[in-house]
Amino acid sequence: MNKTTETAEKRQAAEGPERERGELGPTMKGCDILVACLEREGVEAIFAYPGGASMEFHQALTRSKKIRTILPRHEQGGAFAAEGYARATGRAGVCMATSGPGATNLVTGLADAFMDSIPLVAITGQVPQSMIGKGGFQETDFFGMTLPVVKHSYLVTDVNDIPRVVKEAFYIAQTGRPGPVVVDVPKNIQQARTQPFFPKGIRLRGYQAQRKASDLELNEIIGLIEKSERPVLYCGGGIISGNASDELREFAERTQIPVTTTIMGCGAFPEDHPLSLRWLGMHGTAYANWAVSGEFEPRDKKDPNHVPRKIASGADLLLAFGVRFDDRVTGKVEKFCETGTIVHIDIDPSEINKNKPANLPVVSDIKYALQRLNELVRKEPQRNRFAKWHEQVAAWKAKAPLGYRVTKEVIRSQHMTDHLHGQENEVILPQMAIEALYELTGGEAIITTGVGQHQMWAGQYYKYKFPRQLLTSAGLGAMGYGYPAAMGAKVACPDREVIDIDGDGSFLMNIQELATAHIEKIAAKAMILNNQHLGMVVQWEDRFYESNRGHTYLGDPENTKAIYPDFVKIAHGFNVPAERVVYKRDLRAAVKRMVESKEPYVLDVIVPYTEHVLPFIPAGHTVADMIWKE
Ligand SMILES: Cc1ncc(C[n+]2csc(CCOP(=O)(O)OP(=O)(O)O)c2C)c(N)n1
Ligand SMILES: [Mg+2]
Repeated sequence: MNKTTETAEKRQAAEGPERERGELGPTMKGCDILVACLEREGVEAIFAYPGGASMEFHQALTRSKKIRTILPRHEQGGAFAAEGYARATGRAGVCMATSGPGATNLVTGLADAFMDSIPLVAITGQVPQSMIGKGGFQETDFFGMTLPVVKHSYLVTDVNDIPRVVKEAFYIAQTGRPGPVVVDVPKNIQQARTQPFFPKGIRLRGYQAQRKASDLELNEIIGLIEKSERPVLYCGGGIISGNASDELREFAERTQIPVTTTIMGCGAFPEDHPLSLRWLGMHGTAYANWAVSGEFEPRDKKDPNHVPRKIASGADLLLAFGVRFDDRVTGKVEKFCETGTIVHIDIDPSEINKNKPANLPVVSDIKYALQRLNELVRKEPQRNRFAKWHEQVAAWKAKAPLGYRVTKEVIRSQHMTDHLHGQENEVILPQMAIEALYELTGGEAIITTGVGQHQMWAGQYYKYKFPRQLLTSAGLGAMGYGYPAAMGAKVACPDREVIDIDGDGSFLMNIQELATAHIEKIAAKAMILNNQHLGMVVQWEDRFYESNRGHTYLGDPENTKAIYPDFVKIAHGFNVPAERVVYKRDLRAAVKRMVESKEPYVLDVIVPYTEHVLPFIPAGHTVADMIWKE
């Protein structure tokens, strides 16, 4: 018996009954142990970019028959792709990078996964232990640097720890409130040999993944609903990560309570359902915002002391399920649902009373809570059917539906004259392109987005029917997210149509991933709403800075008549089919060609930059300041 086996067996005996169960493997190098652990976790794809400190892992990955290693062309693309995979499936996405610059390129992806509670396991190579702290080549303290944006992290210092660490990493990433976990492995650990012990169980002191509401709390909620006249369900990404959409639907239908979601919650409740208010917040529907906070007369801008009068009351009961009262949802938080009783259910106790105090806080897995609520409601059907409230909501929906129109200003704008060559009536508004995509995909595609105006329109003009259908960087708002995320989603769901609705600025930030898509035959598509500007910033310039342009033009100032850069030429350089569409009459056919393509594809849609996303509640303001029509 060699020395390592002895240690492994001793450890097995010493670690108590739970850990005793497990399996001893043959002697292997640390890098092979890690890959064996990934296989045991059921990992089917990893987005990994090699370098000196992670080559051992890559060598081991070439020996795996189960894991597909996808080489992104930038580690940020790899992290976003892993997130796209995770958002589309609910299973942890896995990315890998070398130490130093490789690892730092993952940071935005980690922060994104942290903000949106996405399960992600990021494995990084680290300089050998003997070099740590010496400023070795490509050394960065990745563990330290990522602490504020991870759910948990490990720096592995003993090759024998790899199986336990990997098992815990996946468990932590995927349970409770999901999130990113970093596993940093020095090169000498990857090279060290041992006989691994793969534990079956997990024991984590202080980590409580499962939490359940008590019947007392749930009955109190039912009592509040009985007493309520104007209840609203405000539901977020927690419903999706908690796999509780079916339960939410049953609950809403049984109680007849209207449902608004956050952008993270899009698809948690079918948006074509009569009880749906679509999403709320800064660019949410006017009727969702009114239903939560009430309708006010417009503010008199000339009188700073004017207090707008409430015209109609909003919710008297807000059932906030799996949400975190993000400022893009609440605006001025004290005024958000000011007169309603707030019930807040969340799996993460640190969310309770963080941004908005709750009258009834409940820490629970939302699927359990909804299942049990449904049981209670089934036993004792609700008497309250909220007829008057539904009338009010219907009136609001009729008063302020989402809509757009081609204005004279757009048609006469220099931008349109430059690009439409006398056929300005044929202008394609961004909203039209998304509607065409919605129709031509039957509303069935998985949509990813960049960040900006196009992202908001993608939320508004595509209706989401099922969870995990809209994959968007919501909390962090990371431009460049859309295309790599679409690749990750397509790897996870090869039989689904996956389309990135992107902005010209955002798409350019990870355009190199077209190479990954082409070489790996990942048929992720991009529809770029190309306004030649950082449109969302332009919108704020128009509203708050008298349209003074502060570096928001992306075209070539010396040749404004040409579209710059030429995405079609660039895509062709990657051997990716691409097309540009400028006139409305050509739009549908062009979108159809994109949808029907079996390859990655870029559709460059030229749109005006003068459109504003409406409704719009300026940051930190209230529903009384909502601009919902021009
Ligand atoms: C990485 C990153 N840098 C900067 C920003 C700030 N930002 C938010 S939206 C936006 C404009 C995005 O432009 P584009 O992708 O073309 O979308 P559009 O608004 O024009 O639809 C910018 C610069 C950001 N969100 N992310
Ligand atoms: Mg743009």
